Amino acid sequence: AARHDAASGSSRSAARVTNSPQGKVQEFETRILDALHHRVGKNERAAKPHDWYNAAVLALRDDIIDKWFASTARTHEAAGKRVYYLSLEFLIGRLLRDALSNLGCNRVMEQALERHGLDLARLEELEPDAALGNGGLGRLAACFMESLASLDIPAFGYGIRYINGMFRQRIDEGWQVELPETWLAHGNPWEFERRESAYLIGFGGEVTSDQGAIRWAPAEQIEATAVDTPVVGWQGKRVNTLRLWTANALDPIQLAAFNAGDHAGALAGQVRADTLVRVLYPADSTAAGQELRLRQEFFFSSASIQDIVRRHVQYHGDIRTLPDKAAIQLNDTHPSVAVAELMRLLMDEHHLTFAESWDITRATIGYTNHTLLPEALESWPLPLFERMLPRHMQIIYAINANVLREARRAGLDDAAIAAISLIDEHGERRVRMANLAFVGAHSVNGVAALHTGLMKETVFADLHKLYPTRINNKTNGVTPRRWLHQSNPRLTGLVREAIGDGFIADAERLSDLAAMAGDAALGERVDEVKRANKVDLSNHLRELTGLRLDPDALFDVQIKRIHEYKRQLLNLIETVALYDQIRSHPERDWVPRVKIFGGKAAPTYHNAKLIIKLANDIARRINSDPSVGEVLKVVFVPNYNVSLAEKIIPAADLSEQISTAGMEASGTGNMKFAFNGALTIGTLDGANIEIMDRVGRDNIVIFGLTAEEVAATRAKGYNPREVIESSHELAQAVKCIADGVFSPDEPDRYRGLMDALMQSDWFMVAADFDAYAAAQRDVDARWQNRAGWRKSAIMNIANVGWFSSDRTISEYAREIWGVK
Ligand code: B1H
Repeated sequence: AARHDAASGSSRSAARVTNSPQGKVQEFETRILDALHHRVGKNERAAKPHDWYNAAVLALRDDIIDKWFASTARTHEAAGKRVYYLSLEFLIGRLLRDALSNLGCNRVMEQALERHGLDLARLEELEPDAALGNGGLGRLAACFMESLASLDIPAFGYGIRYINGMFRQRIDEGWQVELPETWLAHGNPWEFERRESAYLIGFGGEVTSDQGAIRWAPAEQIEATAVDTPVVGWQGKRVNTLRLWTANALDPIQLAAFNAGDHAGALAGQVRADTLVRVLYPADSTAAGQELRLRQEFFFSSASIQDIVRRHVQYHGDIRTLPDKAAIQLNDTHPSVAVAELMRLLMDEHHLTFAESWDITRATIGYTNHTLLPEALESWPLPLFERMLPRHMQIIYAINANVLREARRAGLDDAAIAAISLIDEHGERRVRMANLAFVGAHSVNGVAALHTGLMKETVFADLHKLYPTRINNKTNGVTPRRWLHQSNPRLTGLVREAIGDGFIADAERLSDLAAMAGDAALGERVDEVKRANKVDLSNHLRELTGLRLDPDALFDVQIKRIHEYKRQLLNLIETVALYDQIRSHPERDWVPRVKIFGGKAAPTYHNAKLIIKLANDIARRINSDPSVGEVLKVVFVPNYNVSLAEKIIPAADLSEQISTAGMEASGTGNMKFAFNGALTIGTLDGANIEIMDRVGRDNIVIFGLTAEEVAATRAKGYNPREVIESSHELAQAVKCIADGVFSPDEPDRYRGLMDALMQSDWFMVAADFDAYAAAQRDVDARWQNRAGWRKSAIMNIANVGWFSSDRTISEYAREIWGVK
């Protein structure tokens, strides 16, 4: 009867009559077919795999939408506080597996598709990655959105719906080439455009004052329209909204101009609007500094703040209660201008005084800092800022006057006051976005303990003196759903057998494994899982690169953005040194290794692109040298992204986290690897320190200078040439690279890179080299003790539950946002 009903009725009536697993499969099968026919517009004969993918998503989406409505209704009824996470980046990746898995529909979907002769895993591969972010900062925002929904916290993410997200990386003869990624080419079944949620965003123009009433008349206006994507929490408890803004011209076409034959001119307004949301700036840890970037920042900040204020007034009436109902978190300084925009709305549109507005703004906003690198600290030339946002400039001056008055009253000296000022007066005057965010927020947090400590001592030292309770730490985390449960089903199954499945919702329950860490049978099964994952990865990499890898070798992985401070160069030079050693001593019992590299370089970052070329040159030479055979292989995986990370991390034995101490704010890849049973080789930097504290000194390989030692070494005058000359292995490897051993077609290709190492070596590659090489030999020794290695792997899995983004978000909720 169920079958008959489902086939003849709508999918809704099918939902009512089916409850058994088989009934559920039948219902999905029917819904998929219904979606294929009536929403995709194809029959089974004409349907291409992509059409089936769309149909599967649409079928599942119906369930998500129902839960979405229910979540919204619950939020309204509770009339509680909502969290708003403002971020210029959301590095989401694929959504189908995430949604299926969090809704517990994986098996059902798989079987329903099987009945149509389709393979779910294959269809999942058709979904493009939503890569609206560069690296860690953007992926953190995506993990936070998932955790907010899983913890049942009402929240919106706000960002930009970039037409072209992160570029696609092609490797041409070893060089990075950037291609546009067209993630929307086949449409996006996850999103809903909300034409009714649209706001005017002004730029330029003039500010006039009429009997005290301030009026900003922008020279240009662009409409921001909301595009919503549902974010499904664990077990579908809550579905939140990721609201991304797209841009439209008020007059998409000027008909008079068009009819007069000026076709391009008639469409210029829409082109200008499209330009705003066209691309994600592809620089990680470097401020872009271009006018278009500031336009993007204001566009999305203004639309988001207008939306938040409108929602508040609609539901709660009185704008003065905003801090009780809204917590706004700024993901780095990219949305800093939101401070001035909220002040503007409160003063100019809601007619509150400066003082009232300032209290409300600070009580509502929190700011997260993600880096201390000077090149990442945003500041805008004052003339540009004033021209684009004249009213905001006035407000920033007023805020500055207020803050500097406080600073004087607190007795700070001139140097401290100059450092606190929102305006940098050294040379060309600039607006400092970090200072604006700091003073406009009641909470300023770092993303790991070391980083937060350094914030207080360095960039924010003077602001910290003035507001000594404002800086706090929230160590980053990652969602165990995507990074363990979904990406590593084998390990998840094994852990579930051992300790039950409570760890998926509460990752700290993984600690139940610790008591079994020495269990030889468990250790062997963890090893089998790892090996199976390595076989899968080897097959995938063979398809991508043509290279055959030995799954019994140690898989040593460094995947992250290419940046000098992350020191891929340290790893590469050590690889060359190892290659040398293997050739000199072929008789030794070498541990077979596969060195896996992946990552993108900012298109204008010359040295980073050269490091990619070097990795590829080294790989080509070593992989074709029969004298090392299977003992050493080097792979550069092209186009590293979230989906590749999900395949690589479960197959890693060793996680490379080797930044110059003090420079990596947290790192989050380090956590993902540990969740999947890889051992870390790393410096005492970012969250590595906290990982060490939890997994134990015996289960992690730590080397190198501490942040303090790095600072001291630099201060006393560091001479890298001396260090290099005193280390035979290092000197040899640097010389090989500099002399063109890996670049016979262009022998001087790496001369400059190696000269810089000899002359300045800001990132202390030479200073840490010997310690790193020794640590790698320690890794070899540990690897040869199989039982010891397995135990360490289990101790990693058992002790990193604390690095779940659920824990991080709970801390934000309690200590910053004041939500349950
Ligand atoms: C991080 C950035 C970043 N820190 C500027 N800063 C950008 C800065 O486009 N820009 O202008 C883009 C990104 N990203 C990373 O944040 C840190 O380097 C990691 O250590 C940290 O784990 C991650 C998340 O907190």
